[in-house]
Amino acid sequence: MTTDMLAPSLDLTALRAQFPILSREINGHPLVFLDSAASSQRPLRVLDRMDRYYREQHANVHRGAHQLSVEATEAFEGARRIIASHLGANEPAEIVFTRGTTEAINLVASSWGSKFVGAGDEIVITKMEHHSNFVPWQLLAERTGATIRFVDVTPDGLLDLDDLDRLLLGRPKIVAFMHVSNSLGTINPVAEIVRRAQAAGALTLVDGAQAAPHLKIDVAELGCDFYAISGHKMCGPTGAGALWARRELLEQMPPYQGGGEMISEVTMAGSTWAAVPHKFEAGTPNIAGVVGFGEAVRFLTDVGFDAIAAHEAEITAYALERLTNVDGLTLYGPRENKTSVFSFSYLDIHPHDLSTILDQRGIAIRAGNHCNQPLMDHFGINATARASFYLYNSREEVDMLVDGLAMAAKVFCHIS
Ligand code: C6P
Repeated sequence: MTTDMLAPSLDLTALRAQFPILSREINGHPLVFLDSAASSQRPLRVLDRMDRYYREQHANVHRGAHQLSVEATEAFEGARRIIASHLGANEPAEIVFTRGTTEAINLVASSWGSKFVGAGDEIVITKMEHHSNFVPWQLLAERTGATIRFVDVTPDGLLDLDDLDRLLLGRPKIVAFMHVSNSLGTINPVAEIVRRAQAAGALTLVDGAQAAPHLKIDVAELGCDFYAISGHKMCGPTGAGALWARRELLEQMPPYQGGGEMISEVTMAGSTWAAVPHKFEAGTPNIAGVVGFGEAVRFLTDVGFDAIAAHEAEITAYALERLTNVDGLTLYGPRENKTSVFSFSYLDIHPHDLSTILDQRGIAIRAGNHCNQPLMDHFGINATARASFYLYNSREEVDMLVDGLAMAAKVFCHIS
C-alpha cells in the first residue's frame, strides 16, 4: 500500500481503547495480537450492537407483522444496505448473506457451477489460493468432469500474468482468484486480471477475505462478477459474511439450498423461488451476526479506510525494515504493494515452536500452512510463522515481535 502524504492519521490510543480484549494479559504479559488475518478483534460498539439486538429487537426476520419482527428485519436489511454500499454494489439485493467467504465461494461453485459448467470445461484458479477457493472448484470438477488449471506464482510471490494469458487460451468458464494473499500479503491486480479474463469470455470470482478488512472495495471499478467477504476478519462477528454478484447473474443461478425463506410458493407439484437475494438465503439466518457485521463495516468506515491504509502502510514499512534485519529470518512474498501480513521461517525453529514461545510473552502469531498447502508446496516448505497486523497494532508491537524472536533464538539455538 502507498502512504498518501495527506492521509488522515489514527489516534491509536483511543482506537485501541475501543477493543476490550486488547487490554488482556496473556501469560503475565500484555496481549500482542498479531493474528488478525485469521480473525480480527471486535470493538465495543459491535459487541454493544449485537447485545442490544438480542436484548431489545430479536424476532425472526421477514416473517412476522409484529413490531419486533419488523425491527429485526429492518436491522438485518439495514446491514445489507451498509455492506452493499461498502462494496459499491448497485443495490442491496446484490448482497447475499453467507456464513463467510468459504460459504460464498461454495454457493457460486455449487449454484452457478451446476448450471454453467460441464464436462470438458475449464476452470482457472491460482496456486496462491486459500483452500476455500480450491476445494469448492475441485468438488465441482469431480461432479461435472471439468478441468482445473492453476496460474503460477513467481518466486517473489506474485501471480504470473503470462501464465494466466496462456491458460486463458483454453477459454475457461471462470477465473477465481484472491484479491489479497493471506500468507504473503500480495495485493493482486484485480482489475487487470478481470480485464484479461473477460476478454477471453470468462466470468471472474474474487476472494476478498483479506482485502475487504484493509481496502475500500468498489466492485464496479474492479469489474468482477462475484466478490466474497467474511465479517470476522473486519471487526465483525464470526459466522456472517457476504457474496456480491450482479443481479442478472444471481437471477440466472438456481438456489443453493432449499427450505423456508427462499421460496415464493410450495405445492406438492413443485416450488418456485423468492426474488434475489432471498432465493439464496434458506432458513433462519444469523441475524445478530449480520447486524454486528453491518456495525463493523460502519465502524471501519467511521475510522476511515484512508486512515487505516496509511496506518497499515507505516506499520508494514516498519515491520519490513525490522524483520529484514533479523539474522536467520526468511520472509516470503513481495516487499511492495502488500498488506500488513508477514510469513517467515526463522533459523531452524519449527513455526509451531516459535508460536508457542512467543505466546509465553503474550504474542499471538499463527503457525502452519494457513490453508495454503499448494502455495507451501510451491515454495517447498510445510509451514511458516505468520504475523499479521491490523488497524489497532502499533510500532511497539513490531519491536516486541522482534525481541521475542531474539528470545526464541536463545532458547532453541543458544544464540545470544
Ligand atoms: N483465512 C487465515 O488465517 P472464512 O473461514 O470463510 O471466513 O474465510 C476463508 C478464507 C478465504 N480466503 C482467504 C484469502 C482467507 O484468508 C480465508 C481465511 C484465515 O488465513 C483462516 S484459515
